[in-house]
Amino acid sequence: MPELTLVIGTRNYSSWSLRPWLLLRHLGLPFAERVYELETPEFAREVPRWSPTGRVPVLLHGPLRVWESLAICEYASELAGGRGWPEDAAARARARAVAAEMHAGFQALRSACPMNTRARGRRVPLTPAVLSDLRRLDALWSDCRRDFAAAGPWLFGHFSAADAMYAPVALRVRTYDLPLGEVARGWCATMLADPQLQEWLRAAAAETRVIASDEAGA
Ligand SMILES: N[C@@H](CCC(=O)N[C@@H](CS)C(=O)NCC(=O)O)C(=O)O
Repeated sequence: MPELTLVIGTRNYSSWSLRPWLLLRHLGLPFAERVYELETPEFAREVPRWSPTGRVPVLLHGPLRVWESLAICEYASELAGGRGWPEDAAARARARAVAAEMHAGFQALRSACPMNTRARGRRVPLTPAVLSDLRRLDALWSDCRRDFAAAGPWLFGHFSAADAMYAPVALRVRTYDLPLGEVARGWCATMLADPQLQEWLRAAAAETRVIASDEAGA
């Protein structure tokens, strides 16, 4: 039995759950999953048993409970000998800044374009705030790819927690056909083709729950 358990929400909508799940998979750390449907009485009753915020994801490791997606990524990386971050100290600091920027920011994009992995062809109004978030994303992904292209296809060459943190954004780009430059679109294509992400998407496609408040766009 795996000693790690990741408690997650409905895969189609739970963007915060996807992030550490993807990193754990890429690190090859075995873990069990416990899935609770978002916005159900069962979620409200059960998740606070594991998570002090009553939110997912939360990682269970023996008596330890790690809530907050970014903290789970950090812990998973430590369990994997630091492989969740770039080896070079300067690149690692930059990757952490990039990951923290996602964790704390992009509110306009996140609220206008909820992650909805099954949906395609949705259109939402691209307000000035959403466009500003998209410009920042475009610059961030393009700068990383420019500087680390020689080391591999991910933001810092090798897959890292920074990629995991932005995986849900690649899915939003696909669902809402968001405008980005060619280099940024290239990173999205790499992410969308990732076999581990594909595994998540297959499981999400098999879910039946529809959350009306997360069904944005015409
Ligand atoms: N800052 C948290 C955000 C967690 C979060 O908002 N999770 C959502 C699902 S994606 C949730 O649990 N929503 C249920 C609720 O708020 O009741 C993290 O990074 O883990």
